[in-house]
Amino acid sequence: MSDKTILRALRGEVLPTPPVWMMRQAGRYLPEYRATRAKAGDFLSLCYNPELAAEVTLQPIRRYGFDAAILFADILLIPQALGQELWFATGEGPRLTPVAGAEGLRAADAVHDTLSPVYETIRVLRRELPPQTTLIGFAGAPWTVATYMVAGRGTPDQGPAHLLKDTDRAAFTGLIDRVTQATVEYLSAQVDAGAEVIKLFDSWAGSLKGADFDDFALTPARTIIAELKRRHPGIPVIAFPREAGERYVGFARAVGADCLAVDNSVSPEWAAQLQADGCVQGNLAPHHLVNPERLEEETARVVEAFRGGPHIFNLGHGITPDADPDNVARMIEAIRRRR
Ligand code: 1CP
Repeated sequence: MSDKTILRALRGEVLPTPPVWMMRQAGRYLPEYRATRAKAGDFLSLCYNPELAAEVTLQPIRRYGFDAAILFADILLIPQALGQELWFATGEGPRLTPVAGAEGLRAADAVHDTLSPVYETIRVLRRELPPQTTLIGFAGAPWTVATYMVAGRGTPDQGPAHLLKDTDRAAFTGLIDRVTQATVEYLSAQVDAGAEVIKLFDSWAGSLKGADFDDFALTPARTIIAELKRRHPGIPVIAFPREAGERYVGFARAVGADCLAVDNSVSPEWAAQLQADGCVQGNLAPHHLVNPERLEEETARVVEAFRGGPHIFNLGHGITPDADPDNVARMIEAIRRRR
């Protein structure tokens, strides 16, 4: 069995110092990321260039020595691989030509035609990462991906997907099913290429209530994880149903995940109860890396709160472009100082 710290925490081991990585650790707060993106031309060219995507994945590992690297790609590559048009308007985020169901989309197993450069990035990374660093592959969860496919962009509440779900349940379910199957194919190929852990990002899970949460957050995650583990026995999975609140309770067990990632809308003291089901990842608020007045104190608070169970230190959401890179070093020092 591997002694990589992230894999040990995912197996349920309680370590004296929690392993650490950050969502969006390869990103715009790093000058070296901005330079490589400029060299690639634009964001999507960077995602589909294995040498440069591997380079930006490695940058935060070199700078900080994180315990995990996360593949550089985006959750919206799946809609593109299903045939939807995708582009990134500079400074404005993603744009897609909206869809209202699965009609016109390619078959799930056709996604490899578009996504094979991503698998190559993983193979490059497995050669180049330090031996103690774990490589995390990922995809968006079907609900979150579908919200962008239906709206054609990020919106304050992803209202268009809610409207389609409520007015044409059959069409919306067809879309969720297609994305679910495509995600299985994509993640399975990531594991074949060398991803050691898989994370499912359901950034908009918190907007689903009651039975909708069961149908569109819980059930698709369970389907994906079951099929992934059938094809790749023992592959560890981190689930992130962001802002699920009370629905975090029992989620990891219900979907078969090895680890539950929690956002910072819940306190670490409350979230520590979730360690009864296994490893928990989180949950420092990203703004402490912008305004560091309480950075050390809040970092210590997260470490202390989760000390009694398996824990991977992370932020509650992605680091923001206005964060100061020096504050990341201070955060890591504060974690490792506490052993
Ligand atoms: O360089 C740039 O201008 C692009 C900024 C950027 C980056 C660095 C985008 C556009 N995507 C990414 C990379 C990315 N996205 C990673 C790579 C690895 C890492 O974390 O370092 C990952 C895991 C994602 C995941 C992702 N993309 C999510 C889920 C997590 C989350 O943040 O909630 C979502 C919702 C997206 C969509 C997306 N891609 C990019 C943006 C700006 C957005 C959000 C759009 C919106 O809601 O308006």
